[in-house]
Amino acid sequence: MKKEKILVIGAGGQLGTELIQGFWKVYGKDRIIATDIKEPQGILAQGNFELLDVMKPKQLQALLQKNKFTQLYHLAAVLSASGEKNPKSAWRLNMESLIHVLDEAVASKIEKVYWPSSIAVFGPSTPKDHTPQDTIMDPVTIYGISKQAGERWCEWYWRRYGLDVRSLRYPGLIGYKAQPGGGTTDYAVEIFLAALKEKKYECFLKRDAYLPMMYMEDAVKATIDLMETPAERIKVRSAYNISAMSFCPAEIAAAITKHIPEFQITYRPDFRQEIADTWPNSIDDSRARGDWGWKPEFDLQEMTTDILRNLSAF
Ligand code: AKB
Repeated sequence: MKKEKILVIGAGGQLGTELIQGFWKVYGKDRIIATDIKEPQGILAQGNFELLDVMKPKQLQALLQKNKFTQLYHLAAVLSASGEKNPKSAWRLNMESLIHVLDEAVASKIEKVYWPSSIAVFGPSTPKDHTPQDTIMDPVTIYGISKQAGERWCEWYWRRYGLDVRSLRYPGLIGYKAQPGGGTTDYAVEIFLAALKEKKYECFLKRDAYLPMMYMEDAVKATIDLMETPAERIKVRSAYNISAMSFCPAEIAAAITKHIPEFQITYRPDFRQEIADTWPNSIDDSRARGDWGWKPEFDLQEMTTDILRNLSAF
């Protein structure tokens, strides 16, 4: 495998924490520099780390001048629920940082850039079941609007400058190594810790709020597989639909009850239910499967068993 040198921006979040560990295994620890606006917590402190505020282009320029990176991952973002509380600052962070990063990537001749999109690009008029790759997109959250606009910017940089930018529309991501922050799908992460610690969980979505979801192991694999695919096979330059499973709170609670019979779930839907109502139930990811061989490994039962086994071992 070619020797990569990878810069990860916003590595301290839920996705970054897991991706970094995936990169260490595939590329080697010394090939990765993780950055975040906050000091590293836990596992991130075990590898190369630099403080970086992505809203300050000079800081990014200095890092790019000091190192010859081949790949750049830009993960810093405000998610759907938090974005509704501070819409203008969410827009600034999500959009302006992307444009700085794309500009600097062109100027520094970075070979490949990764930027995550989300199912939040879809909205109430989008077909809800097996949502196609190309369809109506009328996102209602600032996060979703920024992801949709971001997809257009990524494709534009590819057309205008030939910048090799790649992206995935992640469903709700579920892992046990790091907590998410400010998303609508966060309940599916919180529920595991609550089930182990308190044997009960109060869910902020309705019992039948069906959403597309994915285990982190699959999300990390999808991301690295996409980035390792030869450029000529990448046919979608906005962001690929990917999917693994779909479930509602009552179904994940039932899966947990198989391991923890006394577990109880109650429901108190809040504003996040309105966001969930606008997102798809399930996703058609046939383009990702056909173009670069995407195939998930974990379903709801396998994921639940794996998470509870790992969390119980701590
Ligand atoms: C969120 O809930 O905001 C995110 C997402 C689906 O992009 N997890």
